[in-house]
Amino acid sequence: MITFDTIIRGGTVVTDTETLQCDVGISGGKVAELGENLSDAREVVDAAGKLVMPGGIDSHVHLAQPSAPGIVMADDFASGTRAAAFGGNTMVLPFALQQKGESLRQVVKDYHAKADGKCYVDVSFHLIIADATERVLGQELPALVEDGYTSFKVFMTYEGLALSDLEMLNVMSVARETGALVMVHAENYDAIRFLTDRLERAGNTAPKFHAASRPIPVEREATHRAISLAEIVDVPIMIVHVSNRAAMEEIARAQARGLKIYGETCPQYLVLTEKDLGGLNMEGAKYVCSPPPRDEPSQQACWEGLQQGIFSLFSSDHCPFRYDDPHGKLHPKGRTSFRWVPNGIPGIETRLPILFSEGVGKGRISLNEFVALTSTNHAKTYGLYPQKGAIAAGSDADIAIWDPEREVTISQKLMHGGCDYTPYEGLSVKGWPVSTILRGKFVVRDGALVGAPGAGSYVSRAKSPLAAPR
Ligand code: DUC
Ligand code: ZN
Ligand code: ZN
Repeated sequence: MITFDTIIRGGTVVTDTETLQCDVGISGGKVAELGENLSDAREVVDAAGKLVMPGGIDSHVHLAQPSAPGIVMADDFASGTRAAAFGGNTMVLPFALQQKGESLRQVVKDYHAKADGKCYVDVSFHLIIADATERVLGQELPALVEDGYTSFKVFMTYEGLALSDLEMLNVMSVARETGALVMVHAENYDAIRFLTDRLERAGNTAPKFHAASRPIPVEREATHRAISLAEIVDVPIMIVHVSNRAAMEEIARAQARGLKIYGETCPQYLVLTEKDLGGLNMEGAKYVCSPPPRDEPSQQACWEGLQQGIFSLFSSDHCPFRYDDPHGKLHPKGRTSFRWVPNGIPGIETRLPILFSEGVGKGRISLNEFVALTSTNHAKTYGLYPQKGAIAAGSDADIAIWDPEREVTISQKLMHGGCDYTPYEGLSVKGWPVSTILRGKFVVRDGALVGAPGAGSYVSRAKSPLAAPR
């Protein structure tokens, strides 16, 4: 009998805690053994000179999500998960977005229909709660948490999505009762409306004014309020896509007080700035996302947040809209004011190389921290560990093989998703994922797609060990 299906031989295995020179033996889609000189396999993969790391888990992405009328998201589950695989990811967590009046259970069914048979990597859904009715909070949500939908996002801004403080408290209370984890988009809705109206009245409608419509205090105030509401309910929360020092310090202060407040940041807050929104004509629309990219001191703050563990997650917040498209950034209404430019940028394929190159390559974080921030902590935060986020006996064999020396200039022509631009065009990085293995099977092999849509499965999740104990 053959011992292993596959051996990955001669690479440097990196986990969140260890860096080892060893082989990885895989059987039945699981890691079977780590050891030196493993032998007896159907296939041996030469990984000499390469890094062998847990596949990336991107726990904040938007795929096939409805937006405003006439706007279409650039990625469905096929194109988005294909791009994820090329970017070294083996799992993504998109949102199932409830719109006002919709049954949450129906929304989840609809998202399964969109994803089933289409995915190149594994997926699991967070919920977005837009309609915090008694029925949703009293019946649907608790039942869905028990069914493995153990995290949900709430918005403090956006028409049709923003919850009042009372609604936030009620949602948080359900999270406390059910042991679910709440993710918070922290921006002050009224302040954004006030500033947007004022900018428009003054004729300041170009994309660059998007940043001026939601300055740092808008995010800082909402972050503080979200933390206070969570403290009142006594429930852990995750503040997503933190962009600047003031918001980060709110989180750090709460953590220092012993509160279970967690933080996430994203590539756009490390390598983009508000200046990118100032491109000629409508070019700046390519960088319209919320919160907006800030300035160099904010970038530095986000690095410190990652280094000091204030942020435990580094996600893409992939939310792609095509640029040269009337259903995307150049929607006719978007040309009249930044207010109507769809918020969000692509990043599912570039998240890992950017953090590897700017973080590990420039000595800001260690290789083990890289693995923690991009894979292991996501699995631990969202009830997937140790099935995911690890290279250890018994874990799913979800592995990315990296060439740490490969130099790449990021360019749209290298991307594999549905968008028509990358906000990171021209950024040079060193280190690139060359192969991605999902449960023991190659999805991408030496830069070529070999996986099939449908090889990725839906993964039901346990409750987060970070959430309120149940
Ligand atoms: N929030 C997100 O999380 N993604 C894109 C847009 C937004 O506001
Ligand atoms: Zn958000
Ligand atoms: Zn998002």
